[in-house]
Amino acid sequence: MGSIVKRLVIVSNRLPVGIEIEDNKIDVKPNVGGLATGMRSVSQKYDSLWIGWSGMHAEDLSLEMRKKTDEALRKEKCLPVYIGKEEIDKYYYGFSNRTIWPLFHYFTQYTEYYQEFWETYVDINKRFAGILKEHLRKDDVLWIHDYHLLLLPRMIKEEFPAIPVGFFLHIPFPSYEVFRILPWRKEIIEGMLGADLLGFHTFDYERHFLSSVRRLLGYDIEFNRINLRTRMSIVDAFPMGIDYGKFHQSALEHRQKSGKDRLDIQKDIENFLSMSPGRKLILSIDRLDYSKGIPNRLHAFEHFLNKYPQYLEKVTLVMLAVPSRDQVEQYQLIKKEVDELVGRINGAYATINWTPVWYFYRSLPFEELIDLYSSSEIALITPVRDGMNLVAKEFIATKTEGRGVLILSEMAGAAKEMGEAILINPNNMDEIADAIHHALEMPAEEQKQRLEVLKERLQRYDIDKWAGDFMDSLLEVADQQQKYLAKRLTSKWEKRMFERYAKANRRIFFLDYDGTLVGFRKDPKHSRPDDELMDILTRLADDKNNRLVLISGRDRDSFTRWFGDKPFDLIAEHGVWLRMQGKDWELFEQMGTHWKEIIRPALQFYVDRTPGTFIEDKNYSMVWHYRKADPELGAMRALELKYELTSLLANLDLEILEGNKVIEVKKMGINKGKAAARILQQDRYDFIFGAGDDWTDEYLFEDMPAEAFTIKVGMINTRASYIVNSHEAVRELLRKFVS
Ligand code: ADQ
Repeated sequence: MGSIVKRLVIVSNRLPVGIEIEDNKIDVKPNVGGLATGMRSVSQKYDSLWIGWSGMHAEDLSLEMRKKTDEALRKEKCLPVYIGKEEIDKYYYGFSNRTIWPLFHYFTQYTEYYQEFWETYVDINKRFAGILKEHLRKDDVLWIHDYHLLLLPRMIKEEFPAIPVGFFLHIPFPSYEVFRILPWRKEIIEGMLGADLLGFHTFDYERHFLSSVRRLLGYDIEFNRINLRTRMSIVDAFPMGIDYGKFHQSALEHRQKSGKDRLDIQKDIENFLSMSPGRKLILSIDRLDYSKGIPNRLHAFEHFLNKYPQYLEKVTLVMLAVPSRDQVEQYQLIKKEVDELVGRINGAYATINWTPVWYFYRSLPFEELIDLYSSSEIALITPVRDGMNLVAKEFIATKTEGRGVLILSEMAGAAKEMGEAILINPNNMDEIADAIHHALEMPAEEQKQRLEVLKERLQRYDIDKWAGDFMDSLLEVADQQQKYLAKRLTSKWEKRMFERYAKANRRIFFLDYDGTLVGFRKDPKHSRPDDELMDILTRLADDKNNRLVLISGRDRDSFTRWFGDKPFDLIAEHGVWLRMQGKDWELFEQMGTHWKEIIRPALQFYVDRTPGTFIEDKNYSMVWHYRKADPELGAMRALELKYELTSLLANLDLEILEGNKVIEVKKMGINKGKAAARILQQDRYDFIFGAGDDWTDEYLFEDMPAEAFTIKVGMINTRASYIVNSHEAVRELLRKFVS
């Protein structure tokens, strides 16, 4: 795979390194945090460029210092985006962390909606786009990260349609009922859909996203593919892993350290553990964030001490909180709350030899982190909402001696893969207290068994596998996208078609109606042809060398009303009826209708249970329409109905046609292709044109001679020779024929 990717361009809000300036000297230091650590190993695999904010305010750097910074970062394969202080306040502390972060973590009460935050967010996304435009090369693969840059995929796709664009969201994507609260929800979704591949940590986030796409933009979705007409986006779950080898190896080395090499924190821990036999540490590590459920944890720990007093003086909660976003008010409040809680609990329970909660408010170097992980038998991780939570995985990776228990909130994405942990609801204090007790009492053999399964899974699906899977999928989607692009009607092909048209003297046009000549309406009765369309069609048919056939699944009535006096031939009900210009309707195929009374109750059952749907009763077919139904319910019921009909139709010689938001049942063997073939037999044509939009038109394309020009509206896999975006594009082509 590596050989296909010439260069991987990674974009995230922060670069994986930070800079420190002292006495005009620049020092580059790696950043901690899930994304930075995780993607660093990926960026080292490929020739790569990482674009992001350096963490400095633009105005704090003179032009000369900027040059030096650029230079220092270039050595790390990084390119900085310069952002000013006020912009950071609105884009980063504002829209990203006071709007998106709380909303996507279901903290609607903390979510703020300021137009100026939004506008700066748009501006900064544009700034990233501008830098990308300067630096992208045509063979690059682009991978954009996280909620700070939700608008960037579209900005890039519009300029560089051929560059594969991947996007990964590291935080949850909320349910539509929460997402819809956002005033800029459509812009956000459209921005994200610029990506060819959209990755989420869990299937739940994926399904929430798809639901929002369906409800807000109405695009067709087949499994995890969103059909955007001009292109598609694939959506998938890629649960992020950790650098398992690194954590595991470091933990093994930790065990070998001799007394004098031990770090201070480790000495404190050993001192505590040695004071009386059976002492144990419970560890928790997070950024100090209200989504991490830190107060819940403290309350639960206190409840545990009350409920199981035999553990007083035996168990200490070591709680490490990393300072984070302390310019945002909610983070200052949570800090105060935690400080007070720790103070109160320690005040109430501490003894001369024992402090119930050891609380550290700081970041730690990697070695000390490993010491903490390794020395703790229990990890207590209780977020009220967390995209994944890598700490849970890192803790397990350091358990080299077959002992250790993880207590994990079911609200963390990681819980989906870590069923062998003790899973808890972070709001249930009693359940957490019991979980702590359970963990402390868990027999060694059981701990070992659970750990083995967890470790094996984490080792297999580690960070490299995660990134590799994402990249493989991205390249595969990009490949498919190219195939579709190849079918786009180019000016070269158009020219060839018009030349053939000009030379021909017996021409025929097969045109589908709904979706091909007119757009879709909620009620099919309202899709009558407008004056412009009538004008184009009439002029096309008025040329004595042209024959125009409207070929549709519609019933005869509307067609007679709209086109009865026009110089067109009409085919209705997918080829059951034919009406030659100026004559009466005739049956193309003879068939009975007794089967309708068997099918009708089944369809009626679905109408009754699915508001907005209705039955259309044609002469020789029956249709269930669900365009007006709730998009998700409609799609689900359509699947159910299809399944139910399949068994019902077994002996009836009937078939199911699935059109655009319709399910139609009709006699087997009748289709647009057969009807068109019969018409083609009647005469010799030296120019044949066919246009359609859904898969009932695929029969038409299939039965056309090879030299025919066939056009499909939309981009679903097709037998047609070319693809156009919309019914307007078809009209545009027809207009060119007559001008
Ligand atoms: P975070 O909210 O930052 O990440 P998490 O997944 O737990 O949460 O990652 C934290 C990372 O920081 C871990 O790799 C950990 O080792 C490191 N770390 C924590 N405390 C530290 C300390 N004191 N010193 C040094 N390093 C420390 C966001 C989402 C998560 C998602 C990740 C990755 O909120 O849900 O799992 O991105 O997608």
